[in-house]
Parts: sequence; structure tokens; C-alpha cells
Amino acid sequence: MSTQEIEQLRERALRELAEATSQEALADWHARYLGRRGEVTQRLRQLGSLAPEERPAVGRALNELKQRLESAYEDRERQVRESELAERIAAETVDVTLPGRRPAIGTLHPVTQMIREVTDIFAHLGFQVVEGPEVEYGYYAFDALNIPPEHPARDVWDTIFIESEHKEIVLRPHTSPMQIRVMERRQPPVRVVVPGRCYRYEAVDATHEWHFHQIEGLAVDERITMADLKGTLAEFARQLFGRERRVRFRCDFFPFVEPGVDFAIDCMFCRGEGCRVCGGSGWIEILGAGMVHPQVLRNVGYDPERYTGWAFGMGVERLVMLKYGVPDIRYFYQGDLRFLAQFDRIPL
Ligand code: YSA
Repeated sequence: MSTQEIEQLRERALRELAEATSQEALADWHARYLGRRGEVTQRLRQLGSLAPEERPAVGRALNELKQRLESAYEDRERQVRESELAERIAAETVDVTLPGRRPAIGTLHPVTQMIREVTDIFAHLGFQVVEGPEVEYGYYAFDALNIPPEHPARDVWDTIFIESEHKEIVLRPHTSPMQIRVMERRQPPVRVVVPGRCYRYEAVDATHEWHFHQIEGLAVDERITMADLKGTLAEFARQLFGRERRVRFRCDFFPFVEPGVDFAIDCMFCRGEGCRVCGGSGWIEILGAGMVHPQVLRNVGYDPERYTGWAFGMGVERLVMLKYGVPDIRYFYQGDLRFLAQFDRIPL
């Protein structure tokens, strides 16, 4: 190997090194010249095959080349690293003068907002808020409420059964079981409201969901009358829907009350004249209610000669629909933020 060849190798290696502009290209260069199979390394290995008189000069020249290339490689590697870093810093620079991005803040679900609004009204009227189980014994959902097995009224509550062979266990179809649970645990006076989720085996349409929310109300004491029920519900409806609301009570049947009523307000969309929302009647039903049936009081060990009481149950989704003109109950549970974000009165 002549010194001229070594000189040519040096020039080529340095030229290619200058052309390497990335860490990958540098690694590739290093492998090609200085790596285990690199050109310089191979040539050093071949020294033994040269004539003895040639060896010292070629050996010295190759070792100098190796040192020269190694130090050139280190310099180039530093240059490339610094320029890559400079490029990254330039690309990632933050312009602190740009306005910040406003984070999207969620809001409470309209049903949660309505539950809070309704329970607040009743809390100010002296009612305590309690909650109870969504998975319920048939005894509490039906029997203790004066709806015995095989009673046709059971069909009104299209129930989802969890277990029926040994002990009837259901997803509660209404919040009324909590009347029994509360009275079993307390002595009168009782004044509670019970918000909660209910489930029914029901075909879903614009006004029916298979899961929805109710708020139950219960007041039991000595000398509680239907007049208290009327006054309390009228005050509630006016606080929620406006002081100008007119209210209507009509007879209705529920096995756990006697007498039973349905409670309606005059339609706020047509002011009682009749429209699509109120089905032309001018009235919108809000809830079922009545005087607690003496048998229900007996079932929890209360003396119906001494105590009387009333109860009601209302559908929360229907209240939101009425108050804000929501035409279809299915909007509530589709998770569509365009719908939900409209109820942004109470941010999280
Ligand atoms: C009646 C008298 C009392 O002393 C106490 C409570 C009651 C109410 C009774 N427990 C009950 O569940 N009656 S109800 O079957 O008529 O439902 C009450 C309200 O729940 C309805 O007016 C409606 O607003 C709502 N509701 C019922 N099924 C629904 C529903 N909301 C949405 N989807 C459904 N599938």
C-alpha cells in the first residue's frame, strides 16, 4: 500500500465526513472507516502481509491516518450534535406573547342540576335529602307498598328482575321503596325527599327511557292532611316554574295511597290554551301523589289511627324537558356535548 493510496483514503474519508450532517450518517461513516470492518482497520490488519522494509512507513502513515480521522470524527460529531440541538430549540420555541388556549370546562348534567334545584326547594321547606339502593328487594318495591304478588297493579311498573327464584330482587322501577326503608328506620315526624335512578323494562321513545330519575317525597306526622300536600306541591311548582303557575289536582290510583292524585301545572308554553306540548289540554302532569295508605303505615309498624302522611313521586327528566322545552328524552343519555353544553348554568 503506497503512501499515495493512504493520502487518497484520507481525502475521501474527510470529504465524506464533512458531508455527514446527521448522527445516523456519522455512525455510518464511522463504521465504514474506523469500525471493526472499516477500511482503515482492515488495512492496519493487513500490515503483516507487507514486505518487512515497507511495514514501518506504511504502519506509521496508517496510524497517523487513524488518529487524524478519529479526532476529525469527534469534532464533526460535536458540530452535528450542536446544530441538531439548535434546530430543535428553534422549532420548539414557545411564543409567550400568544394568548393561551381556554380549557373546555364541563358542566353538571341537566338531570343532576334539576335534582339539585328540586331538592334545594324541598330542603328550604324542611325536608331532608336521603338516598337508597338501586338494586332492591321485591318486598320494598312492591309488597310493603301494598302491591302483593299477582296483583295486576304490578304490571304498571315494567320491572327488570335480577333474581326471582329464591328471593325477588329487582332494579327498582320507582323510588317509592325508600318510603318503606325510611319509615322502618325512623319514628314520625318524617319529612324526606329521595332522588334516585330507576329502571323499567320499557320500549324507549321520546318520553320514555328504560332508565330515568325520580324524586320521591314523604311527610308523615300527627294531623298531616291533604291540604298540606296541596300547599307544599303548589309552592314547589311555583318556585320551579314561576309564581304565575296555576296547579291542578285530580283523582288517580296508586295502591300505596288513598286517596291518590295526579298533580298538573298549566302549560307554560301555551299558558293553558292548548298546544302540542300539553296535548291540547292546557295542563301538564308533573307527578303522582296521595295520602299514604293505612296498610303501608301498618307495614312499617306505624299506628294509622295516630299518624297520617302524604307522598309523591316525580320524573326528573320530564321536569327538565318541561322547563327547557327539550323535545326528546333520549337526548339526555346520548353523551352529545352539543346538547349537554347548553345547560352550562352550573360549571363543575
Ligand atoms: C305516586 C304516589 C305516591 O304516593 C308516591 C309516588 C308515586 C309515583 C309512583 N311511584 C310512580 O312511579 N308513578 S309513575 O309510574 O307514574 O311514574 C312517576 C313519574 O316518573 C312519571 O310521571 C314520569 O315523569 C316518570 N317516569 C315513569 N316512567 C318513565 C318516567 N320517565 C322517563 N321514562 C320512563 N320510562
